Amino acid sequence: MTNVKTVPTTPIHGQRPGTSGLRKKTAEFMRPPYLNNFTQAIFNAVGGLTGKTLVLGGDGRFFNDKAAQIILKMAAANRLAKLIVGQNSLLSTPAASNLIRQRKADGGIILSASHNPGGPDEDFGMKYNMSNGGPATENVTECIFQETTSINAFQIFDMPDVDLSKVGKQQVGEMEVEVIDSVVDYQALMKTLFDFEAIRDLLADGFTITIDAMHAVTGPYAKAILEIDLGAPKGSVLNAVPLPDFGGGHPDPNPVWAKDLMTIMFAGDAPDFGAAMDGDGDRNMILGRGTYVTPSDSLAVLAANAHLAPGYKRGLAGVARSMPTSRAADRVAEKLGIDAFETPTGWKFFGNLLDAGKATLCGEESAGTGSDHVREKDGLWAILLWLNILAVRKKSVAQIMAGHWAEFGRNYYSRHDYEGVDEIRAKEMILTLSRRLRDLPGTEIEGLIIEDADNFSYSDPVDQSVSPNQGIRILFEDGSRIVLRLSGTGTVGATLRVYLERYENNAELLNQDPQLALAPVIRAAEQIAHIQNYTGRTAPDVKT
Ligand code: G16
Repeated sequence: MTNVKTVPTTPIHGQRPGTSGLRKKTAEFMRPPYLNNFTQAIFNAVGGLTGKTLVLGGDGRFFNDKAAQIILKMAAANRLAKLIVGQNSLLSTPAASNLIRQRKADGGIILSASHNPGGPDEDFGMKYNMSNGGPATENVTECIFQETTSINAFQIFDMPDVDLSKVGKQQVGEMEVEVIDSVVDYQALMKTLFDFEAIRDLLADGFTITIDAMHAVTGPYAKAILEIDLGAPKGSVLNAVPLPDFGGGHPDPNPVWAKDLMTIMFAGDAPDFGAAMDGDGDRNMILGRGTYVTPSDSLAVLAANAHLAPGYKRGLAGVARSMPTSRAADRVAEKLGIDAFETPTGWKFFGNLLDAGKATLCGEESAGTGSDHVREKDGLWAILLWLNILAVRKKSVAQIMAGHWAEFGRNYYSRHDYEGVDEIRAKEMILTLSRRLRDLPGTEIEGLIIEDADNFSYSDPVDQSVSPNQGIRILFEDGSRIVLRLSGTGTVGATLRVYLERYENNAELLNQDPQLALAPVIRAAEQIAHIQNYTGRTAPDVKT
């Protein structure tokens, strides 16, 4: 091809994908040839693009549009047969996963740093999803990384930008570019799973909802489905226009970063139901009037009630949760007589279980829930499943939670994050603790006796691959638990995550403030791990 340029390059240090793709400061990604190198490394790692089909889209953050043009030109130069792109290069992560599956594409590239803030001084990210629609597995991300360390050239088509604002097909060299409406295929999928009629009736009966799209990618999806299709009053979806800097906010649906929604939901005239989604639409936070549902509890409630939605009426094959996620869902699985799986943090670990039909629902404490309908977690899906359940059960969110805890007991749960701490000290803390694990069982701290302590190692039941060092677990005799690990999604220093859990089934004690109910576990974590000493902080930055 005459327009193809082969540009010599040299490896750039540090292009190793983390928990979910490569996330870096936007300025770093924008500095050529950073994006070119990583893109070519993906193309090389998957054995080239000749004759293949890929999906491309992102969460609309700053540089999304320009990065999409570069990737498109590189894909054409690498002889891709077809590129399916979301209009204006926008696609939520679950919508991208769906498109890969529906169109039987060979994979996809998603431009997102998820819940991390966006803008020239904030974060950018990029990840590769495979033909099952799910995030690349560890062996593939390792191949991509290896390619980044030996790359010596990339290929790019020399041409003006392509117009991605209009739906339709066009030809770029030998590659067909199909720009698609970002919402319609995803909306059609949701209709196959949920009782839209029942939700429409619920909303028509005056059940009120407020959904915060946090100026990120889900605005158009939520408007089309909730307001236009299901008839929620206009304005039910807040911050619905995707902005490159997410309005200066931090598009992470938790009580700290979605504070405005929390204020609305805890006010006297609060709507019946509230929810927020993150930058790329895969995370969610569920709220009722005056009620916050932890992601771990949300997974458990969805598992217990999913059969009320048409898509799951045959019941669940199994439930999977990431290791740090509370064990509330395990209790539901036990009662339902289905398997419960415990995987490392990272949605990619659910892929094999979903593909093998071993799990139907999956969830993570980091505000992700999803099912086998796609191979990503899915914020709007979680909202619709909740609404479907509320429409059938005709109870408030608070009543559903109270009923759930009365039936299964309550796993009090909280995650404490120490963000941007010194990386060397944080790693030292984990290493020091790892070395002491063998001596901990039998020790009593804060009235809690340590039963077991280990560094979680996962053996995948489908392909038997082993992923060691996935987080420190300290298990107490009364079922309480502390988990410590370093985040794999941050871009500055290290983020220490301390996950705290305590089980309670005394009917009188099911309504405590989680931080108070967890107080002995929180104090034990400090005494065991010396968090203040290693982080130099007296309190966490975020408590979920
Ligand atoms: C990503 C992963 C999730 C993970 C989360 C937090 O979510 O897809 O599986 O739970 O990061 O990971 P970490 O604790 O390592 O920061 P997202 O929404 O950021 O893509």
